Amino acid sequence: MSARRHVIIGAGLAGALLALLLARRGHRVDVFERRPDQRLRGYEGGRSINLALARRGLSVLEGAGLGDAVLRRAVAMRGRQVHPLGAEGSFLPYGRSDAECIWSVHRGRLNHLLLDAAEAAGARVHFHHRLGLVDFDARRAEIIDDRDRRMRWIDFDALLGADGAGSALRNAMQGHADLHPETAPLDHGYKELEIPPLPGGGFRIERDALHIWPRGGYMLIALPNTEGTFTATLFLPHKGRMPNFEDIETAAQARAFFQHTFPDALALMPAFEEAWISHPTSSLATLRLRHWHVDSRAVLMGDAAHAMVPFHGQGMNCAFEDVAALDRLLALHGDRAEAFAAFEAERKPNAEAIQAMALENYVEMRDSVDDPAWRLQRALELQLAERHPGRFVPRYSMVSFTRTPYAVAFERGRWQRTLLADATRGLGALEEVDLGALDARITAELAPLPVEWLETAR
Ligand code: FAD
Ligand code: 8R5
Repeated sequence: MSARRHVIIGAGLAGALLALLLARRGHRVDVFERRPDQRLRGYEGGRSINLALARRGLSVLEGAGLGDAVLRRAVAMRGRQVHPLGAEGSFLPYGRSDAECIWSVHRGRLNHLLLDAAEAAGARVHFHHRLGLVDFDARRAEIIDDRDRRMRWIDFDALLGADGAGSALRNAMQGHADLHPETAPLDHGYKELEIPPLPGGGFRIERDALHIWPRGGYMLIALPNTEGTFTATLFLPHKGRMPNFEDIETAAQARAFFQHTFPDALALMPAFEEAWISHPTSSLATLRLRHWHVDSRAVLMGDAAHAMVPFHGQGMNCAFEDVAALDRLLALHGDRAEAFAAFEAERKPNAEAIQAMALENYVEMRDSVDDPAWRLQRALELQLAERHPGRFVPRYSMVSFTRTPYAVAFERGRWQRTLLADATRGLGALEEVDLGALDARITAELAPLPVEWLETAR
């Protein structure tokens, strides 16, 4: 194989979308994907794994012409359904109206849609093909066909790394750029469980919500699937303070733990033991790099560049924003090294901001929703959001319902949280807050968000 070309490593969410956008611009695009083509197994093959799609991810998909196709099979999650232990549950809306929701989408189906569109646009996707070594000086990459272990060298113009958290391209780039990778493992892991539909079909719990069972220090969550199932995920420390994964050695111990801690959720899982045993306990980490590219020859995006913990549901959304930015900057800069440098300069501060906010959101999800001080601040936050639309926008809303750059959302969120904490300190109810004084501070010190970040597209 010869010729100058864009070579994408990985046909996951970022790689498939990038292939589509670059092929549409007329580039010659080859994608190498380690796994088999999941489309051959049919749409419903494999386990139902769902992801939360937020406004910024949806906007990128709409820009690619795929918004309607994605939403057709998505379930709207309009708020948190909180399940306390031994008390009445409550529903906390995410936004100010039903239009402000996040969407639960089927990972396999979304990936299939992106791959179909990429191939229709002319991209070539080579499944079962894994990146091995890279000779950056000769601009040649070793590609291994996993079916027969045969290896061949291909020439590339640029290598675009969308090969996920365990990126092979990242490893290959190490000798050629000061990547300085730092992995910060989370001391909590997760295990996926399943809530099946009711025997006659239908959802066992509220469909249009993201369910949380906060237990202080750990939690269970569940996201709806279109088929009436929910994918539930237990987040727990690996070891140390009880309860933890290491000390739950058998399925019987797991049942006892659930019976004690999540009895209502356990009642929704008829095949609990089977799932507990067959699903692994997985790890979570934040990955930070000093640089994301090697001059004009290689660049990383998505999880390969900035894997994050899942607690804001933004990994895919951020990866889609990366792809849109890279596509735009490649078209803007004649010089590819300049485009890659501009991409890193634009996206790295934003990736770092969402990584930090994702870590913080774990604490909020598992602990704060039970805390009266937090609830008071949240009530005031909603009140101020009503009084200052487009200006005082809750951080969760900026992240999930707008395209405000993550770094800006982080910064404004910090300012807003300080204001909320100061204004409610020592108070017991919303009526005691001096709203007039807050209004004055907000209009004086907080600029309105630019409309282009607020537009819900279409
Ligand atoms: P991936 O989608 O992981 O794709 C990487 C691809 O590269 C894979 O197809 C892989 O097979 C391939 N590959 C790897 N190595 C090689 C190689 N050497 N050669 C060739 N190909 C290779 N994000 C959200 O926004 N919302 C959510 O609700 C959410 N929920 C999640 C739930 C789970 C269980 C998990 C694990 C993640 C979740 N995320 C969520 C995060 C999201 O899945 C990732 O951030 C996103 O998939 C990143 O896209 P990517 O293309 O960078 O990586
Ligand atoms: N990812 C999510 C949120 C925020 C919800 C809120 C949180 C599972 C491995 Cl933990 C988590 C969120 O603040 O009310 N939106 O979307 C998705 C999440 O976890 C996903 C399903 C997950 C990686 C396992």
